[in-house]
Amino acid sequence: MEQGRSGNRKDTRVEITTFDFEEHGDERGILISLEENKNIPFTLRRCYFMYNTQPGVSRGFHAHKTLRQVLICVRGQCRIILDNGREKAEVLLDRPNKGLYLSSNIWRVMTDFSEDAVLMVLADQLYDEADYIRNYDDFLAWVRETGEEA
Ligand code: T46
Repeated sequence: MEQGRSGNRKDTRVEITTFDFEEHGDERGILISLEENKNIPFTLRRCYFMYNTQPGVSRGFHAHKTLRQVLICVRGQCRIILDNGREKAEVLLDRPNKGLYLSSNIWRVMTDFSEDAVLMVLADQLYDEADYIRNYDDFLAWVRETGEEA
């Protein structure tokens, strides 16, 4: 915590929002359904996923200006490091019924992928390179300008 400009105590911690998706299980196994504006908190415009991530590789190292996403490791596990420009936090995604909400103004690193990891991402916008902030100093400047540390 630190003193905000208004004199109020300002919480600098990274806000973590995770979801436990409902599992529809029976003797055949388990099914999870993801629906926009229901258990996913936005309208879905895009889904992508990454797999075959090589040992020791970390991905990400960027933030977004406006994109909102939900990350789900549907197989295996990986760790997500979130950085709001002031504080860092880590979330382990290690089960397919767990989702992590990722707001735009977070510098993110995906790391510690297990060999079998499949990381699926649901996004509220189509792919747009102009929405990326790929330089950490630019990210810090963006956070200062917008006052949008999460
Ligand atoms: C994010 C994290 C969690 C596309 O052509 N379309 C797409 O929808 C995406 C996501 C990527 N690409 C291309 C762009 C690059 O040539 O695929 C290549 C790899 O993308 P990038 O290096 O940005 O991937 P990551 O794993 O570092 O980051 C991705 C997302 O790009 C990003 O939005 O938040 O996953």
